Amino acid sequence: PELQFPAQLNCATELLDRHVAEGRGERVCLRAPGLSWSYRELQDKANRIAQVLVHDLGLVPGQRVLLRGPNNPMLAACWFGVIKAGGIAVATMPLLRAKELGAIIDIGQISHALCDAALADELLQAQAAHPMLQAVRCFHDTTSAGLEAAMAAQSGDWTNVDTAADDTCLLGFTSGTTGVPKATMHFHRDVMAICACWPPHVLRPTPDDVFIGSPPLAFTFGLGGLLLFPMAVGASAVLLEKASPPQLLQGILDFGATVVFTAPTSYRALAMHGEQLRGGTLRKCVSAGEALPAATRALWQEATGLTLIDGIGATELLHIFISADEAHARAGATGVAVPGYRAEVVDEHDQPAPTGQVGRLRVQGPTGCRYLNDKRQAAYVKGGWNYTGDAYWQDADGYFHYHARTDDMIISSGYNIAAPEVEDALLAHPAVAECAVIGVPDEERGQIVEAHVVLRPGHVPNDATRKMLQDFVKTTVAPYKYPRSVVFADALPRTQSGKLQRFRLKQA
Ligand code: 3UK
Repeated sequence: PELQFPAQLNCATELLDRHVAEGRGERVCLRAPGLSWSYRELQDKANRIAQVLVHDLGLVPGQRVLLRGPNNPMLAACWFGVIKAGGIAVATMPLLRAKELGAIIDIGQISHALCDAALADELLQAQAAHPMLQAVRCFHDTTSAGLEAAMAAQSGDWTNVDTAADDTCLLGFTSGTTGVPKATMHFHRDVMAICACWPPHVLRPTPDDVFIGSPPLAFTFGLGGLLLFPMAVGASAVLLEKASPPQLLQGILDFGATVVFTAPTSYRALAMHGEQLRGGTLRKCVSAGEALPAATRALWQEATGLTLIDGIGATELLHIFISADEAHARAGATGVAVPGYRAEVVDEHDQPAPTGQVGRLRVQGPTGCRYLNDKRQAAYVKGGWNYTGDAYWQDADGYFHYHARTDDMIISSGYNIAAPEVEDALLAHPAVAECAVIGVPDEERGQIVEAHVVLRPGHVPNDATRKMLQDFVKTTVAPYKYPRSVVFADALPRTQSGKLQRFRLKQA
């Protein structure tokens, strides 16, 4: 990939203004139910937002602007407005409460915020406790105090702030499943680098593609998949405020979507309606956020005839760094290093692990981790390598296979058992809709394997079902891995980015 960037670079110029300057301004850029904006319309809104930030709210380049809202075109316009004004965009998950927003204001030293009026309450509470946040403007607010009124008073003529390629343009917050969330800093050139690596080599989108998906724009999986990647090729994206499986399915059908980004759990639910997608507009289906079980890949293939594109990414690296296109998809493997990146599995002495041996995954590439004011930087980045929290192994062809999060290993009677391996085995049973496997303390064995299982309709949560599932696992993986305890549940705890929160089951 071409990864040489000029010293001065503003990613909004490249991703948005360039299309208008080159005569593609009337092409559709963003869609939502009842709404369609061309590239020129998005540019006009983003320019006015930049003007409001600078002229009305006194924003100075380098200041941090918190963004809060469900996925919708105005949230995207705000993201570009901040970047155009030379600010740093800090998009936040819509479900966060005042306390969590307060922590982000503190960690990110946030001075300004743009917020969907529907979600203003919690942010205003956070502001009351954190006066460092000087200015909040709400969009989708029809009053004279709203962002839209302030935008109408501006001209729309704006020249982007002449930022350096390595000026920070966004802070990504990690989901914090294991502790206090960390902020990661990414530069303008990082945004362009992710657009130059994975999409042209693995996804290969065209300007006629219609992107859709579920991850929030506050999650860099969603920011890339639903905003940056479609815009990098002049395609269009559908932004859905609510994208649970039924709404996502409806969105795909209504908008004729061709590329979908979502998590494995969502593919399992969508597969139940696979006949509505088979032979339709959808041609590319991307899975990330957590490991893709082989059973889920097979389920999707059978239900829709489409091959999932798996990819592992991380907030620290901004987007996907190991992946495989449809032609190279292998059951159980995530793929190979994305062009532009290098990846290795290393042992406890940081030496490359032999083929087939599980070790820690480390990666290197044009994007990499820079935590903001966080001591954990030293442990995460060593010798130019980013150390992930994932245990992986490589097969003889160099494909990387996911084993577990390093903290999701269960030790029972001296055996090392990876929770995802048992989940994978359970998911292959037709009675299982969703499952999560954890280790629970046991006097005799140290820990025992416990499965939390959501059954598919028509299956009864009783001892017979429990025994059937235990026996089934014993037939497909080493018998000592079978869940000695099976708990039936209606739903499993997940983050907004679709990740299973095994730690919450352990606490319960
Ligand atoms: C796990 C996967 C196996 C893995 C992300 C795509 O998930 C993203 O970022 P986060 O910072 O979490 C990173 C961690 O999530 N993971 C993600 N994808 C996979 N494990 N197979 C996968 N395909 O533990 C990783 O360390 O929330 C994903 C693009 C951008 C992202 N930020």
